[in-house]
Amino acid sequence: MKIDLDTDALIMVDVQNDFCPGGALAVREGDQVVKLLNHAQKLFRHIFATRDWHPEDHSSFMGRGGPWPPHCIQNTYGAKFHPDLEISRAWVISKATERDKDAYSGFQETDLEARLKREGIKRVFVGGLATDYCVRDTALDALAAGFEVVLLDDAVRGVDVKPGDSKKAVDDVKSKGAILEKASSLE
Ligand code: VGL
Ligand code: ZN
Repeated sequence: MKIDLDTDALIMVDVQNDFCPGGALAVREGDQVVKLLNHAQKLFRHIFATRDWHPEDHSSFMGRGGPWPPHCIQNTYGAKFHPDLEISRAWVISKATERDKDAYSGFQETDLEARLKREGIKRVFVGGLATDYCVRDTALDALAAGFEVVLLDDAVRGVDVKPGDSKKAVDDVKSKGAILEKASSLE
């Protein structure tokens, strides 16, 4: 698939230490998306990196009755992007920054949509973590906002709280109109 430098954008979702092996909410093989996304970045001019960016007492944490162990707390190592992820050309989008609100999608209460539209983007390529939460919701919101969506299905990994969640997430996104493509086959 050929990338259009003017109208295509890459969105790298939550490639953060806490979602990688050893992290607070580790996704199996989460770190394996890094080299694929670094490869993809070479082909794009418009690059976005979302990050989960929670206050230390966030409502999604178990201590407050939420589903998750504390993760991606603002300004901690766990919230930093994976050390090998190329980030110098990426525009960073922080999400779920408020104490009492969770947000899985990079579009939720951020300026991502406005920014993509201002830059004339028509199609977004999405990869990262986690397939069954933030990647899924980001891809679905991109479709709802009117963008074409290409899910980089070799450059995503999921949590799979229930076995099959990630596969179902990919099927959902596909059934809503996304195309699947391998990051490794982009040129
Ligand atoms: C995510 C669970 C909790 C994600 C974020 O980035 O997919 N998952 N917070
Ligand atoms: Zn989170």
